Amino acid sequence: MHSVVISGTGLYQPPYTISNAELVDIFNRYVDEQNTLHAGEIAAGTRPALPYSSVEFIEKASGIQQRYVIEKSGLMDPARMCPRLTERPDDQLSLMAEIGVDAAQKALAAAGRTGAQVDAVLCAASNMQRAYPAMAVEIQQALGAGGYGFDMNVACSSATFAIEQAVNAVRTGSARCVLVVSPEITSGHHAWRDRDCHFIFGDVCTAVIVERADDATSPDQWEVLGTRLVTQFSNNIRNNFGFLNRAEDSDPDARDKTFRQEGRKVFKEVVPMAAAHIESHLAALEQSPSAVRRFWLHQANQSMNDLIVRKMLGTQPHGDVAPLILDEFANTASAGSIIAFHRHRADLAAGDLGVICSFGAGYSVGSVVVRKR
Ligand code: CO8
Repeated sequence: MHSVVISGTGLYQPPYTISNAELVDIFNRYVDEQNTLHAGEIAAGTRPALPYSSVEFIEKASGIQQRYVIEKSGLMDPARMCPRLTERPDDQLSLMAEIGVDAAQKALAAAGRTGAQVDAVLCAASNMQRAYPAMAVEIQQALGAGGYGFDMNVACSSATFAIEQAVNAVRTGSARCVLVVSPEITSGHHAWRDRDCHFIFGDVCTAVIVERADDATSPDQWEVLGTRLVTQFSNNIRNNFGFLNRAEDSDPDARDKTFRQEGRKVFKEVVPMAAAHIESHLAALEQSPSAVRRFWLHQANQSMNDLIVRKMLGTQPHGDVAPLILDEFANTASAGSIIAFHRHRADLAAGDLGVICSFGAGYSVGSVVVRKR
């Protein structure tokens, strides 16, 4: 068995931002249009009027201030409220692969590696742009990587679940250097017209290099002490979009064909699940939460992360123990904990212990315990 390190990370940040004020403005314009359109039914009491969204609610309930998106004009059009993208020919790099390659090149540079030195590519994200060929194989070719590639989806836990696959492959010798790439174009499958969740998501792509410790030359190495995954079925976060929709003659624009959730239930059920998961993972490694210098947690909700840390440490989270990036990026599905790790690790010293942990749809929880070398 080989020792394994994370030796580099990369981040693709989309060119456009949408502030909460812009988002609420466009949502409320949509509400006005709908309520005008259905004024008769609303007056007759046969249809409820749509309520406005509010910046104050979004910031208080979630901690989100803005989000990045890959295309803005379509989202800012109340008659559309969906990104406006152009279909690409088959011989052109697809959009998910393009942002995957961007993040991957940054991660490779940080690790001091070239694409040719990668021998496995895992594309791990909440949604794939097409059924096949795998996005990972397209990224593999664009980078000049060898070995194999495959796609995987565990919603918000896709990246941590992929890191476990990468770590196992390197530990057992079936690969030496694995790229985990998480292109999350959440704007393409988000319900921008649902007041309960229209503010939640943002686009991004992260990349992580996992390699054999003996091979690593990066000045920034994180030994992987262990990984642990758990799933438990829940319908509280669900998207019914899928390849059988056409055969079922279902409406492709129906509400259930984009993201939906019972946010409050998710909050209540996932907080104890994630805290217990991290605690038991650390205990199995003969460590405790108080020995952890930093938690890079999934970025869905500020209060959720505060509560998870409070449950584990018994005190209010202090200083920089669990840094947030959701104020700037919003929820970026599987990329959130990786962005936190990417942005907030430079100040840690050799020997410091950290935990990357994702949680979300499935339910799924994945943790990666690392120590700075
Ligand atoms: N503006 C103003 N008021 C609002 C708004 C709004 N936009 N939305 C709701 N309200 C109102 C409600 O009507 C309600 O009013 P009342 O009390 O009068 O009934 C009140 O505010 C409270 O509503 P909620 O109970 O819904 O609000 P919460 O305090 O629960 O906050 C959150 C909502 C922020 C969504 C919160 O529940 C939360 O963060 N929960 C955790 C969610 C979570 O972690 N989900 C994980 C999802 S991510 C994932 O798994 C990845 C999926 C794959 C990616 C998909 C990409 C598209």
